[in-house]
Amino acid sequence: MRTSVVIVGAGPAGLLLGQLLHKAGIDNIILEQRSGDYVLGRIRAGVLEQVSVDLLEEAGAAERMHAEGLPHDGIELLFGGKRHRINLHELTGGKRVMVYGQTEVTRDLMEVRAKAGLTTVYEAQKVQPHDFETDAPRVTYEKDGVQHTIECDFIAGCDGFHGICRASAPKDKIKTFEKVYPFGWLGLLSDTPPVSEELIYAHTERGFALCSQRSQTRSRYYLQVPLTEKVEDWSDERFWEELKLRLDPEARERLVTGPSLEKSIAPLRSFVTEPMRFGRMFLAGDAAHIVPPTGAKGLNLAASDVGYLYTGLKQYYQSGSSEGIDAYSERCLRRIWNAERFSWWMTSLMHKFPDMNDFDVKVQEAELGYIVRSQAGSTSLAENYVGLPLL
Ligand code: RFL
Ligand code: PHB
Repeated sequence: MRTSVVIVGAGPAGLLLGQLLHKAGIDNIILEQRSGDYVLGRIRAGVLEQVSVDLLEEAGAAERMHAEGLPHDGIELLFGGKRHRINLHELTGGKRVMVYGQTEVTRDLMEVRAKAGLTTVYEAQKVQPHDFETDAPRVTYEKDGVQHTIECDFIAGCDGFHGICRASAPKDKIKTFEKVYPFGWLGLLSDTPPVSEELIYAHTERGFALCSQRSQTRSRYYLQVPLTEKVEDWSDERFWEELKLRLDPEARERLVTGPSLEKSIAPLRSFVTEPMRFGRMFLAGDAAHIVPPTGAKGLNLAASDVGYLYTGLKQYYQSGSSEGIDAYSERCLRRIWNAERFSWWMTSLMHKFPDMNDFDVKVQEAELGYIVRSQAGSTSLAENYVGLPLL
């Protein structure tokens, strides 16, 4: 078998890349180790920057997002028991974010891919990239006990943090940067109306909480918890009681509780791989970097990597120039380090760290006060939150 680009991983990065390449007339095959249902069962990000919205449009997968997604013009910061609005729209000269779940993005991309009749091999086992430092790369995998080989021009490693592509890069050519945080987020999804029209990021003495949403009838809430916590020990009742303790009196009063549809704990990590290209293999999305979710950047970075990779590959196939693919790693990393900084900063500002003393808490509160009172402070948060322009 032969194709132009083998994409490893059918998460949002892999599916988006596949669709954009297809639109540009570049054939591709996606290999995914899990089933389609398993991929759709993972509840993750919920906030899209304009850059991601634009790429979904270009991929022809934006119809339902525009019909059902919720454009948001602001977010709320809760600290010292009070909420303060950050007017993203005004502070950024008219930008906003789109609240639309990663599950829905993935479903829409899967549907357009199926409609276009493109190949996605689900439940592909033992996927392995080979010879990507030569001009003749190939990828092998097993399906139903049968071994397959695909020859290709390029390999796109869109296989997430635990994927095989980064792990296959030569050890002497790869450098990684990492920071692990001493807590996680316990998330709960429920068919209840959101507590507030906009997202609430809460700094409290009991730890961080986030009130997010998927639609006008579906909410997503998160609580900062120690890494030692087990999801089995968190009944729905316990979750709702703890969330109430981290909200202001009005929100506490308005909160509608209900049975959970999903509940899970995600550890928080910052991680970057340099470079993101090894010969004819490129890494994109979580395969190359992780941000803590506080800045809502994970999915958006995956989309912008894909945007750069697609532009570079299109240029290569249409005009024979390798300028775009040669600049890929550097272009991505400039954007990634900005998002890493912002996500680390939001995480440091909003969470309760185990080694913090009273002084450290006062400094966090002073900084939060500065952000909401100062135009410069709130503009800095707003322009990073909606997404910095593509360079
Ligand atoms: P994904 O979504 O992890 O998809 C990678 C795909 O590759 C497959 N795969 C393989 N396929 C074949 N062979 C192999 N050897 C393979 N190894 C892995 C996997 O099964 C999977 O289908 O990466 P992608 O596409 O780069 O997308 C990135 C986003 O998913 C990610 O950045 C965000 O979801 C991060 N993230 C969150 N971001 C937010 O902005 N807000 C959140 O609330 C939020 N919550 C989360 C998250 C990430 C989590 N992870 C990765 C554990 C919660 C969790 C639990
Ligand atoms: C979510 O809705 O899952 C979400 C929203 C904003 C974040 C993180 C997660 O910062």
